[in-house]
Amino acid sequence: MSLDRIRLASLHDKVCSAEQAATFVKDGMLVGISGFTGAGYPKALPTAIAEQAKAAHARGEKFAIRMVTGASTAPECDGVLAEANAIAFRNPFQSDPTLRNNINAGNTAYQDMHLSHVEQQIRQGFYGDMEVAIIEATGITEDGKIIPSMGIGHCNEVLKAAKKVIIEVNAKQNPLLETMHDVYFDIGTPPNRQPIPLVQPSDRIGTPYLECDLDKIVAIVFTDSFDRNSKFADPDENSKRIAAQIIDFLGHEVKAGRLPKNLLPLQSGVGNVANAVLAGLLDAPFEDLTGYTEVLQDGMLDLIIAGKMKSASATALSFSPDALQRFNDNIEFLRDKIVLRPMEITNNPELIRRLGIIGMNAMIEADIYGNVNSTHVMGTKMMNGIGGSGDFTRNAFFSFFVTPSTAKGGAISSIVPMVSHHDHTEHDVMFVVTEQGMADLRGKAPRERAKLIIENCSHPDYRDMLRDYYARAEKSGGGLQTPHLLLEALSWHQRFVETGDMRIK
Ligand code: 0RQ
Repeated sequence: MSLDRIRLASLHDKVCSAEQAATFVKDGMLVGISGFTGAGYPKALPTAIAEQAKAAHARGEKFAIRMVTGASTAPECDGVLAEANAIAFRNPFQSDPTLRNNINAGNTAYQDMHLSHVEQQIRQGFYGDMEVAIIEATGITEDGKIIPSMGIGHCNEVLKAAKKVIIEVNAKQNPLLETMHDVYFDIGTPPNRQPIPLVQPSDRIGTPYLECDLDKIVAIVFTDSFDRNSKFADPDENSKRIAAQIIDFLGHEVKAGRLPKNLLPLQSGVGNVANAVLAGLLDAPFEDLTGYTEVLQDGMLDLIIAGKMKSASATALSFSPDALQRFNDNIEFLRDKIVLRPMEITNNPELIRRLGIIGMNAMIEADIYGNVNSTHVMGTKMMNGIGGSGDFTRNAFFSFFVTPSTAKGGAISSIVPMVSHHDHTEHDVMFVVTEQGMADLRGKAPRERAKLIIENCSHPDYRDMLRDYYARAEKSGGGLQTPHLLLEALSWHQRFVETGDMRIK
């Protein structure tokens, strides 16, 4: 790559190979790494660090870093480091299969946390001194400001916190990304914190660039590869049915006067159902939609290109290869419609509550009272993490949780007597939606909720089992606020662990 993307000439002598840059990273260091849901992560340094780790292990030495990202990264980042057993500690969110195995085997300590808390905990020093930040950038300006790439996440905070900074300048990131970002630097510290001056998702309240003390930049590495860009599967029947119900329901809420005609800013979690809802909105009778979400994916991009959504705010752009092409083809049109912000702003509870977000997130399971488990399979094994789902759900105007009613070919019911791990409580969850139907939990007491969730959302293979559990819990003589048979409640999960099928008694 030419040096054009580093417009400040005095930084040119920092350019080096990934292998040279990786030598700044040593065993035990706390390393802040850019990346959010497969976007904007470093493409070369992780492999070079993994090679160092493997060489150290071969010599019988320890080598593992403590790693703080924005959210999940990709096989070239989390994957290679996990393969090399080079991650001792990780937060705040991941979705890599090898890293997941390391976490569940107890080899990597994992702090699964609300994304809105990450930057505050870095500032407060809970992880110790941050030795190195590794940040992917689109380029560097004449005055040494960093042009972020496809995501911001926690970059502004790690650039402040780290003693040394390594920048990967990626030639594959479109130079026209410059000025799409809006970095609001200082949310202040209580008791002197001021309101964040953002009243519309499209507002720009900061500057387009990331900043750091130039003396901290110890290395700049050129890369030339796309983000993870995994292809989305076409929505399956279940996703389409879930999406259709949500879209119908939103229309109903407009008629009832509880939502404006153009709805409220949409937040959508990642995955198949989320994309199916957004794809469904392309043909739905809503115009001038807005988005306020953490990850902007194919569905939202297509709504903007189609003129159905007028603006969207996110912290990262995570597209399939086709959608990336559409993004790059339309980037001039999109530049003033998409704003990328630090995750402390996109996931800020105060803003989410004030803007009145419609939050839609996927889950692993819900119980008959509306408590939700988003993270732990059978209560013990980490899947990905809570990510931003808690930030949005707890503070949203409407909070939807979606899932197919069964998993693993029908051997698991996603509606259970009691969730095996709590991420979102009955107090935060307003709507549970499966392909079977929807439970609107607003204004309902626990026993009313149980009937709705069992009748509307559970799979017919499990409905009688759930009815039976609930009826016996009600008759048991225990408390009638939230009837349970405690020892039996989690036996469904135990049965799956023992027999591989929740239906087998
Ligand atoms: O596992 O692939 O091994 O079969 O969970 O399930 O149905 O493919 O759904 O990809 O949407 O993931 C909650 C994990 C859903 C995700 C979760 C198994 C199932 C499969 C995936 P296999 P699906 P999805 C914004 C919001 C938390 C973070 C979040 C998630 C795998 O949405 O991580 O919301 N959410 N962030 O077989 C056992 C069950 C199961 C089950 C599904 N009841 N029991 N296994 N699975 N249900 C983004 C960010 O925060 C960055």
